Amino acid sequence: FVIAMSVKYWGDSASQPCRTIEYILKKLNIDHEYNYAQLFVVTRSEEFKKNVNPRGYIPVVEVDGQKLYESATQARYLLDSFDPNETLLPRSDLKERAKVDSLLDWNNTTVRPTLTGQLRKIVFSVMFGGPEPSDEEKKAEMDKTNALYAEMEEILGQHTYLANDNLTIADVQIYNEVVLSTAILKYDHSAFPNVERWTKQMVEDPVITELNEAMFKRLE
Ligand SMILES: N[C@@H](CCC(=O)N[C@@H](CS)C(=O)NCC(=O)O)C(=O)O
Repeated sequence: FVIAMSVKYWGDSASQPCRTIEYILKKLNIDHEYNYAQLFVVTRSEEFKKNVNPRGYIPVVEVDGQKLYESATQARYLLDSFDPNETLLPRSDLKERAKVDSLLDWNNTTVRPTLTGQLRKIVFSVMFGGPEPSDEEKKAEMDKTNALYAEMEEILGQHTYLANDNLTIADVQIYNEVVLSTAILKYDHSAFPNVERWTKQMVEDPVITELNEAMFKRLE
C-alpha cells in the first residue's frame, strides 16, 4: 500500500494544527524530515516566508517537492496516502468520509475561530501589548465558548467520538483546540459531561498524551 514518498514537515508542538500533523506522522510511523519552526519567531522570518510558506504559517508538509498548506488538507493527503486502515479517515465509504470532512470544516469555520479567537482576544493580544478586553468582551467570548461546548455535548451524546464510535482525525484536530484553550483559560467542562468523557478518552491514546506533554513543555 505504502508508496515510497519523500515527506518533509515544518512545525512546532505548541501549535494546535501542527499537533494534528505530528499525530499522523507518529501514529502511522511515516518516515519524514522534521524541521522545527518556532511559532511567532521562525514563522515570521523573511527566510521562512520565502522558502517554506509565503503566508508565514505552520504546519507545512512537503511531499515529493510539493508544498501542502492547511492542516486539514495535509491530514487528508497523508491519511489517504499512508493509512492502510480507514478508521482515522474513511476513504471508500463516502458517506462516512463526509462525516469526518464536515467536522474538519466545522473546525475551520467555527471551533478554531471560537476557541483560538477567545485566546487571542483574552490572553495573547495582551501578552503582545494589545488592549485589555472589557468585561463585556470577555463575557461575549465566554458565551460563544459555552455555546460551542453545548453543541459538542449534543454531538457526543449521539456517539462515543465526534463523527461516529471510533476516534477519527476530526477528534484529534478539534481536541487539539480544546486542550490548549482549556489549559490556558482553566475552563471547567463539568457542565458538559459528554465533552468531559471525550477529553478523558482522548488521552487514553498514548500519542495524544505524548503530544500534550510536548505542548506543555513549550508553554512553560
Ligand atoms: N488554517 C491553518 C492555520 C494555521 C495557523 O494559524 N498556524 C499558526 C499556528 S497555530 C501560525 O503558524 N502562526 C504563525 C504566526 O502567527 O507567526 C491550518 O489549519 O493549517
